[in-house]
Amino acid sequence: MITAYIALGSNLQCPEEQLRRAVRAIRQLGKSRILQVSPVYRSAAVGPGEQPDYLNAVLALETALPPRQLLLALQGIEHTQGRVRGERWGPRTLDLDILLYNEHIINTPELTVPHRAMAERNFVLYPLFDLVGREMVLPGGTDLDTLVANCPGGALTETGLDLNSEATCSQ
Ligand code: A4P
Ligand code: MG
Repeated sequence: MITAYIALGSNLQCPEEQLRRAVRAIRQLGKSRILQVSPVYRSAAVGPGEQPDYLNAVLALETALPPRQLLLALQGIEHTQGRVRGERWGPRTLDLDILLYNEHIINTPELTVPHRAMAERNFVLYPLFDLVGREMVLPGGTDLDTLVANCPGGALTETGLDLNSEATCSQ
């Protein structure tokens, strides 16, 4: 069995509900089981133009799906939740990225693991850190503590939201 870490992000159409729906959908994936879901963080959007804030979280998934199948399954969930692929880093209802797939290093045209931008993104590193702690060593040998210490900081707020309960927003 593999432990994969999946980053969830949303900044459109009630992000809180988007993340909850995504967790429910991932729970339904075959050959997979959610082990843990991180706290939810709010941050300003990295990307072009004026965009709403993002909500971000990370979950740990035990899975027997090969990486490509996992990516396709996650893209299917993005699609179901109305993701339209527009400009790079543009606003989105749901983004699901594979951060880690055990200690594997994957470089194919469609998949780069560890995720190429994770080291620069505190909204990815902090929720991952919440799940695995500072001792985790990433493929390539860097420990998460060092990545967190060197990560450029944008303001990040822990929301206190619980993705296992019902959403209350009406955005
Ligand atoms: N792809 C390659 N590696 C992976 C991977 N490890 N996981 C490919 C998932 N997909 C991977 O992704 C483009 C292609 O990347 C996919 O077809 C897949 O084959 P996409 O989701 O279609 O496009 P994108 O997300 O717009 O591009 P990109 O460069 O992946 O964007 P990011 O890096 O995901 O950034 N600001 C805040 N505060 N919070 C956010 O969550 N997210 C983004 C998106 C920008 N700004 C943000 C946030
Ligand atoms: Mg993406």
